[in-house]
Amino acid sequence: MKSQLSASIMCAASLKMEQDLDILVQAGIDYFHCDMMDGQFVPNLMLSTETIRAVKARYRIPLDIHLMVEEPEHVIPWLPLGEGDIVSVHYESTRHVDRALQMIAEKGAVPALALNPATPLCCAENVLDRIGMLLVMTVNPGFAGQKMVPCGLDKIARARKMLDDAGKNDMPIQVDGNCSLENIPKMEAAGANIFVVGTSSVFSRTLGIQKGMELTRQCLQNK
Ligand code: S6P
Ligand code: MG
Repeated sequence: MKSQLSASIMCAASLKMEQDLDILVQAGIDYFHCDMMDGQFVPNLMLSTETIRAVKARYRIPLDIHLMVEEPEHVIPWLPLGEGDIVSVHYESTRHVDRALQMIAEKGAVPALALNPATPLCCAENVLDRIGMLLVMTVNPGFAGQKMVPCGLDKIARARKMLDDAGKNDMPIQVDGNCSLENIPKMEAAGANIFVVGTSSVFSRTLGIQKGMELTRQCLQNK
């Protein structure tokens, strides 16, 4: 499977987000990763439906919406979704994960399940036929700029095995958190396919977005 990059747009400069996103498009970004946070599921507030709608209206890049909100069922109807867009919900965010995933599919997008670092892989077992992607968090959700948790690489490898054993060899694993130039090759070797790139790579202050994208692409084996 070809590896892909999903840029975490909350890491763009707030006052010049459009400029930053234009550079990402020119550099061939695969997805815009839109982190929505409600201050309840995670201790931070980020990207509103309004901002996500504006991005959808302006660009043709598929959206990869990561919902870190309580009861995402209330938000899903407001999302601007189309074919090829991805929406991830966290296992702990609703009592009715299966229903939330179904709502996403009904809106024509790819449903995905997100697992926090401490959430066991078996939580995905009963929804494997509902999802089109598994999101393995390698940091605790809420903030950019964190270090990968110690079990991160091992969890990716175990997730890959779980999916392969279930006959889901073509289901991508997305990894979110500290996808740095150093970590991405290890994450990819462990079986990850879509990398959420933020302050550790593409939005690194020292490199700049264009150079960051170039170096990040070079790190990938499965181009
Ligand atoms: C964190 C959020 C992520 C971050 C991303 C930032 O809660 O879900 O998508 O924005 O991880 O990247 P980095 O390189 O700063 O970890
Ligand atoms: Mg995210």
